[in-house]
Amino acid sequence: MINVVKHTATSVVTIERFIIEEERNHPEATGELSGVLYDLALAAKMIANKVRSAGLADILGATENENVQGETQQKLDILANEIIVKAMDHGGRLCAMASEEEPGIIQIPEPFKCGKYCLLFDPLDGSSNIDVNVPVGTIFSVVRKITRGRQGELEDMLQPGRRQVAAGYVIYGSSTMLVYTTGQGVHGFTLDPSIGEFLLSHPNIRIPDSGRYLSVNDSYEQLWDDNVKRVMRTFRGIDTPRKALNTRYVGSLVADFHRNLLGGGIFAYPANAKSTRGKLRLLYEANPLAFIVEQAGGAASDGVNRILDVTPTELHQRTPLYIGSASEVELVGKTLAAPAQTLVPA
Ligand code: AFP
Repeated sequence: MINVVKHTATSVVTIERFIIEEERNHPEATGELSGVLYDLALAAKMIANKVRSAGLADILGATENENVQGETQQKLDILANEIIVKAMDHGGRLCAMASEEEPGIIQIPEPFKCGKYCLLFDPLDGSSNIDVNVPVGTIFSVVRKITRGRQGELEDMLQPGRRQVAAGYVIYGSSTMLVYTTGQGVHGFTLDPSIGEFLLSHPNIRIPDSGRYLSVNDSYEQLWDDNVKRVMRTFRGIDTPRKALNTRYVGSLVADFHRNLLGGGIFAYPANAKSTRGKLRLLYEANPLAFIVEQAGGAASDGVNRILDVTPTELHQRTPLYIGSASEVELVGKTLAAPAQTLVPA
């Protein structure tokens, strides 16, 4: 059962209050990580605002990408990237950032102070869905700086996911929700647009141990190897006494992940003959969601390894991803460990 907080008119728990209270459990905390989370919450509100009016901006915008104010319109994912960079670069808490939208590390500009954390993010995941009004999301991951200089370096970014100190996502759906973990459970906050605050709505989220949903893009089936085909047939209840999972695939990772986190199940983006390392990014998508799902009692793997144990070698590294209820992810591991099969030629 989903644990949902009911607020009264006079008593609410804002994300700020929640973070402060969580920080009190750590007498050694300097408040810097809390600051990173507040700044991200502000960026999320700004992006939510842009996403909400995306259709309107298109209608009101003049031709050639200019809107009615004469400003050049930007693609929303580029805009979301800029919003996050500008919300985060001056607080003195980060030493560098990396975004799915940018090829290299984003340094903290002078004269701003550098801090001890690195932020990695996907500013607007699933952005090809915006035109058809499907939920999209922002995903973020925070790691501690491990190099000595002022600025963050590639080495700081390429840390295995188990070293994350915080991770979260924002879903811009029928309501806007921010879900995060700092390693003390997973907590969800819903944006109350009337007061512009994220309010605690889903404390201590736990993913059901076995699944309800299967989220996978079946159109790649002919490109999967036989073991992947086999486990997907099992999930669909074919040639097995097992009850079939309900197939639900939005094609927007945050939306698919969020539904399965609350309802149980598995999201899979396997490697296939054309994308032999899958499609999703280890640092911006798989790692933060893996930290969250483990904190909620679930699991995440690339089919062989626990996602959080993979040591990244590149900033934009891709990975196969199986993530969700622990028993479903375990079944994938067992099935894929069967003798190797050759991929079907593309
Ligand atoms: P877009 O940002 O191009 O829409 O991609 C979304 C995404 O990265 C992730 O959110 C989805 O789960 C996945 O790709 C969908 O990919 P397929 O269209 O290949 O199923």
